[in-house]
Amino acid sequence: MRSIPGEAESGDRHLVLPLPEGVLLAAIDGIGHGREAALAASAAIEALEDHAGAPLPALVARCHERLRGMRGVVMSLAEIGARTRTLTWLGVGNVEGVVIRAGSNAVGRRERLLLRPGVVGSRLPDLVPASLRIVPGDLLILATDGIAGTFDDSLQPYDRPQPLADRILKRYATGTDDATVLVARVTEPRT
Ligand SMILES: [Mn+2]
Repeated sequence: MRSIPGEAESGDRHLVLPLPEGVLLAAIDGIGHGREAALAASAAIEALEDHAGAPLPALVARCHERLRGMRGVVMSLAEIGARTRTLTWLGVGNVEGVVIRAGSNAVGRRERLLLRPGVVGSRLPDLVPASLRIVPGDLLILATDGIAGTFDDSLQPYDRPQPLADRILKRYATGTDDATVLVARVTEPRT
């Protein structure tokens, strides 16, 4: 994560929240930047933590309620189910999501999150999540709009998540907005 030049605090927030059978991942961009954006994004994170385990549309609705009277946010959520081997995701606004495939018959193939226009806290679209089957090695990336949308053009997807995130931030941060990139890899299930 990197703040827009001139702001001490980023208006973006991210969440990695372990669940009994998986993990919830989120990247959130408070509208605008600075303190008010950060407060809104933090309120959305709290709403997600308070309702962890609820279905994604319910989580977005809880964030929407929590943000009444505050700035809105755009957000993308992804829940990885370890037992079901699925990734379920939902995006409101323009936080990009991409899965880069590792499976032998689809290496490098991209699946992109369908982003629904709207602002959580002011106007919600229909909240319809999509689900994908996942395999170990699949890579998930969420990126706010302070990261150029071409960020996955020249990835070495087999690198470890943190160096990948660092490199994307370095190479693709636009410098005109707060920038957040969250990278997660699906691992072999623990036995
Ligand atoms: Mn932004």
